[in-house]
Amino acid sequence: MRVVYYSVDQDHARWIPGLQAALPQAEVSLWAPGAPPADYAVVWKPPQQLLDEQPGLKALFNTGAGVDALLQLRLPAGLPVIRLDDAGMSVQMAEYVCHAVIRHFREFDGYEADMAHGKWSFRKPRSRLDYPVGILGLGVLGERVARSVAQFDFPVNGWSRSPKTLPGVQSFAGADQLDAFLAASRIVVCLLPLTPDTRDLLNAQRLARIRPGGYVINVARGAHVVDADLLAALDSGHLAGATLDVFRTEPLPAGHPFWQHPRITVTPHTSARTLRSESIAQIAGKIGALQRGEPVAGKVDPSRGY
Ligand code: NDP
Ligand code: OXD
Repeated sequence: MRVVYYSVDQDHARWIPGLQAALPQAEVSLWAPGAPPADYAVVWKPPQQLLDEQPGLKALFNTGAGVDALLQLRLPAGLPVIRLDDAGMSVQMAEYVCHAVIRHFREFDGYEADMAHGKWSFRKPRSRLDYPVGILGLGVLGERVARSVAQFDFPVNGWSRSPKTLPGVQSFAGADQLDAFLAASRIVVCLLPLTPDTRDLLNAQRLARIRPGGYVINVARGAHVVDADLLAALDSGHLAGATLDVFRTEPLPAGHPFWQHPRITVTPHTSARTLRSESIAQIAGKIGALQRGEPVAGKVDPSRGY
């Protein structure tokens, strides 16, 4: 069995020995143009050439949860695409989002500003009931985040394509219930996959539906949010702030207004990193399962886009 690895991040020096150790029966190598035919490819943002030159793949493994970049390519019809299914990302996402929610709710940003001036000044306690948290996307990551936020006794809403039953989470489903979901939420967290249906979802009209004094946390993809509309909603006072981990162009270009905005927190696409050893163990386990003809989790449906 032959496995090829390619990542645009060029981090093969550790991935290839890791995959080789986890798949001792396989020959694992770095993909380069003209590489011999492989059975499986493990990739992050590969070039089209890899797919064109490897028509015999049995499956394509994505070393991330989001497959939006991969689905831009021409994939051989019927080629199974398998994404990371948690692999240590959901706990990171829960940490990041709980931190952002609590930092805003408890006004730590205000205390940081006060500290710079040596100012000792209490803020009035806020009621959690006034800060319902809405999670767009209740999949592998969104569900973990919803459960984690609910543990702090915030009211939690979730929006997905299909209705869900999760303790402490009010489920809203489908395009028809999006407005009701937004109207019921003050802190809105985006954990959707980027698809034609979800691109530009947080535009002026939708941002206006969030409760006044709202807060946006985007940890999915930059193109879910219309940048100019977010800035306008902040500047009008409708939104109180935003924490953004993902951007239309990454790295976020120097001079982008998000860098300087006093009520925006920027992090460099780091809310949930791919963890190499967890991911290699998951992918190797799935290659073994596929070789035995068993089903695997995390199979992408290209017609849905996730
Ligand atoms: P999943 O596929 O497990 O979950 C996707 C969720 O979105 C599901 O609940 C799905 O609904 C819902 N959804 C999809 N399309 C729609 C729609 N049109 N309307 C309503 N709901 C919709 O994905 P993950 O939770 O694993 O990951 C989510 C995204 O997070 C990834 O696609 C990636 O872009 C991003 N990500 C970002 C990272 C970062 O570091 N910033 C790290 C990892 C991931 P249903 O359940 O009904 O199918
Ligand atoms: C992912 C990401 O999709 O890191 O896994 O953004």
